[in-house]
Amino acid sequence: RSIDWNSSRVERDRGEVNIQVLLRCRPLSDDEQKCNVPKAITCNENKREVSILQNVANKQVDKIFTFDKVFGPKAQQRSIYDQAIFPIVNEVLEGFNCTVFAYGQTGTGKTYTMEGGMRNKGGELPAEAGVIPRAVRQIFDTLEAQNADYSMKVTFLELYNEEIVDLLTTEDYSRSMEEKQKKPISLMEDGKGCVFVRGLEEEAVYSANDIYNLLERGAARRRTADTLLNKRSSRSHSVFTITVHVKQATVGGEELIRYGKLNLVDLAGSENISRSGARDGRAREAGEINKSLLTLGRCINSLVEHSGHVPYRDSKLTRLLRDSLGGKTKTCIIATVSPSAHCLEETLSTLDYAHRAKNIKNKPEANQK
Ligand code: ADP
Ligand code: ZZD
Repeated sequence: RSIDWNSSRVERDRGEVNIQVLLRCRPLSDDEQKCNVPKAITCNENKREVSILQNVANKQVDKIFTFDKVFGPKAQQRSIYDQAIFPIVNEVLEGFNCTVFAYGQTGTGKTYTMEGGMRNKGGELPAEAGVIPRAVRQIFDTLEAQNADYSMKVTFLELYNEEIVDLLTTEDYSRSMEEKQKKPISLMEDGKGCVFVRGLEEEAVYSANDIYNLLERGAARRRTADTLLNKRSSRSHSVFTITVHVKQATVGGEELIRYGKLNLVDLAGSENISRSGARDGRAREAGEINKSLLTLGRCINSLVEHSGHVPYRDSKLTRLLRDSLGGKTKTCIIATVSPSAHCLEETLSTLDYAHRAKNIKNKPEANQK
C-alpha cells in the first residue's frame, strides 16, 4: 500500500505535493470512563472525517473536518504504522528525506504515537511500540532482506528553552555540563544553506539490538532531565533522526550512494501556544518554549497564505526542520486529540491548525551522490 502523495496531476507535474495530515483520536482513559466523561468527537475512518458536536446559540451543530487519514480511538499502533508510516519509510529507503511531526495538546498521545509503550521487553516488537521502534525495524528488515551494503546512523535530541540537549550522549550529567562550555551543541549552516547540528552524538547502529540499547539510553536521559524540572517534557520538542546510506553498484561499474533521512518529531504540547505559559511565573521559560512552537505556527501561516517572508530563522525548531516546511522533504503531520468534551476548546484549535497545514506544498527530491 502506498500513500497518495499527489492531490492533482498538474501539481505532480510541477513536482509539488501537499503535506499529509493525519488525525488520531485517543480512547478515553480508564479514569475518564469511570467518571463518565462525555465524548465530544466522532471519527469516521472510512470518510476520513472527524465531527464535533458543538452547542452554538443553544443549537447542537456538527462541525466536520476532513483529513488525509483519520484514526479513531480503536486504531492500533500497528495499523497506523502500516497504513501511514510504512510507505514513508520506503520513500526514505529510496533516497528521499521525510519528516513526521506529532502535534497536539499534552496528554493526547503524541509520545504514545511516536515512541509507544513497552509491555514485554526484548525480541519481538511489543504491540504498543510506536513509530520510532517500528521505523528502525522496517529499515533493518528491508535492507537485510535485500542483502544491501548499507549504513545507518541515528541522533536523538531534545529542544528545550531554545537549547539543544543530546539524548544519546554517554557523558554523565556533570561531565556533560562541563563539556558544554568547550563543545556546545549548536546549529550550523553549510555553504549550501543546509542546517546541521554540531556537537551531537551520532551513533552508528548495526543491529536492532543496538537500537534498543540506544533508545533506552535516550529515554533514561530524558527521565533524568524531567525529574529535575517539572513539566519539562510537555514543553520540549524531541527529534529522532535516522540517516541511511545504501551503496549501489551501477551497470557501468561506478559506485552510487543513495541516502535518505527520516526525522521523527514529538512536538511540545500545543496548549503551550494557545494559552501563554506566563501564568506560572516562569516567563522566560514559557516565552522561550513558545518561541519554537510559535514560529512553527507562523511559518505554516506564511506558507499557507503565500505571504512572502517565512520566518524560519526565528527559532531553532524551524531552522532545524526548515526543509520539511515548503522544501524538498516529504512531510506528514499526525495531529492528536482527546475525545473528551472537557478538551473541546484545545481539540478545535488542533483541528484548525492541522487542517490549515494541509495546504502546504513541498517539492520532494531524491538524494544521490
Ligand atoms: P502526549 O505525548 O501527547 O502528552 P502521551 O503519549 O503521554 O501524550 O499520552 C497520554 C496518556 O494516554 C499515556 O498514558 C498514554 O499511554 C495514553 N494513550 C495515548 N494515546 C493512546 C492510545 N491511542 N491508546 C491507548 N492509550 C493511549
Ligand atoms: N515512550 C517511552 C519510551 C518513554 O517515554 O519513556 S518507549 C521508543 C522510542 C524512543 C525512546 C524509547 C522508546 C521506548 C523505550 C522504552 C523503554 C526503554 C527503551 C525504549 C520503546 C517502546 C517500544 C519499543 C521500543 C522502544
